[in-house]
Amino acid sequence: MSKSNCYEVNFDGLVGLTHNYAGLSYGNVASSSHGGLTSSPRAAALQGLEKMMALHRLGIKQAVLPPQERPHIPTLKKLGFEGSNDAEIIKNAAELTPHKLASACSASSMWVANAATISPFPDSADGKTHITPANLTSMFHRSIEVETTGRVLRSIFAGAGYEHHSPLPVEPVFSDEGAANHTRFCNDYGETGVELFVYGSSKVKPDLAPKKFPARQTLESCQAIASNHCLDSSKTVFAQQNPQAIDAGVFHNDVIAVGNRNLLLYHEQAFVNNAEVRSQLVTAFDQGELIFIEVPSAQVSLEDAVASYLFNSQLINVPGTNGTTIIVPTECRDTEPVHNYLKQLEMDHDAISQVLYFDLRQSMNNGGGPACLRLRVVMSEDQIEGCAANVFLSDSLYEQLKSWIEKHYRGSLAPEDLADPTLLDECRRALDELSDLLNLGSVYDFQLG
Ligand code: SUG
Repeated sequence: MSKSNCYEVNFDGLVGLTHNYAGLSYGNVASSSHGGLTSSPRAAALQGLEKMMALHRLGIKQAVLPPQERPHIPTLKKLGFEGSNDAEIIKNAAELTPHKLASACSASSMWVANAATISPFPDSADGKTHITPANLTSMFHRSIEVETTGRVLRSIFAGAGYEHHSPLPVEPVFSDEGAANHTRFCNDYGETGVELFVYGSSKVKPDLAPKKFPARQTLESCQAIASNHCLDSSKTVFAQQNPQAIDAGVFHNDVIAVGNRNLLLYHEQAFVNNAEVRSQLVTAFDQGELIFIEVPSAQVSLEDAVASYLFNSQLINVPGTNGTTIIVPTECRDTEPVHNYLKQLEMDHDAISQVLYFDLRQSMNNGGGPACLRLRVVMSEDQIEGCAANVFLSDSLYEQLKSWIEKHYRGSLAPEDLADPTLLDECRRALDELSDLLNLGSVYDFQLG
């Protein structure tokens, strides 16, 4: 396979029709504090689509991943809810245990940074792109995503150049939340990269686990993925997250660090040992200088980092410009110390050329910023051209998706609306249309019969 002309494609998750605030994610401060509020699925989906389109207009390769079928009737059936039809099953679940219905309704698949870990072909010994869907075992509502995610990824990344692995075993020791804890360093995307896997807990150092909130990624899962993906051990680094950060609401590494190419932006309290992480990365990286920007706690506290999602940003190289552009949520402008820090960074640091702010409030209220909404996949020009799915954003696909959202999505969704059985029909109708538009084939349970 040719290694020239490789791009990092941002696949963004389209927000689903049941986007709602159910307070399902313990340890995710935004999710807990917005539980029970009324959401706007339409506004959420449009906010996400506008971010995608803005990146497309900047010349970044941008693609979409579809939302999932919700409420998920197979899950409700597995949990023992019965009925002669789907509407009755939903009614029974709503009456008996609304929180279980809320789990089966969650639109959480939009945060595709948790969909899978992907090692592109330049990194693996067999020259294939390796894909492991995350098992998402630490949150029940997220574990529902896994099977459909696997089908969607197989549909889009099809052919001999891709190796699709099964999710890791459903065991706490293999808890895996995908690319949110995985960063790749390289000079050019087509060169062999260094892959950094960040974990929150491990069997070997149990005393370093967080005390309050769950660690959602384990060392054991990172090691299994690196091995299955045939990575070169001299170009693979494992690092432990600072447990105090997890206890402050940093439930994934992408809430406290972000990297792209030869740049790592991270907080002073990101890792158990920042100096060791830097030194391991420098040893593994043989393509020139790595640039580290460590944000001091004195300038941005952990609390402000979590509230603003400064590190849940996207670092992109806009064609025709020098330096890196940072895509951040508007909460970074609203959080004064973070705004001050970003202004200083933009002015003083050669590596950073501009900061762009995006309104993603609907997703942010559930703990999902710009980086959570995207899954990065390095693809060659041949792979992009060979992709049969119609997922790469263009002016016309943008217009089609916008009309599709405006036609199908509700303007508001209150917690009690989840019990409305017509929501399921609305969702299935919309997804049937979408899977046709994106040329995905049958990927949903209701399509498979
Ligand atoms: O898994 N929130 C998601 C947010 C995921 C963010 N992803 C990354 N950081 N990469 C989660 O905690 C909240 C759903 C609710 O409460 O209704 C939720 O699932």
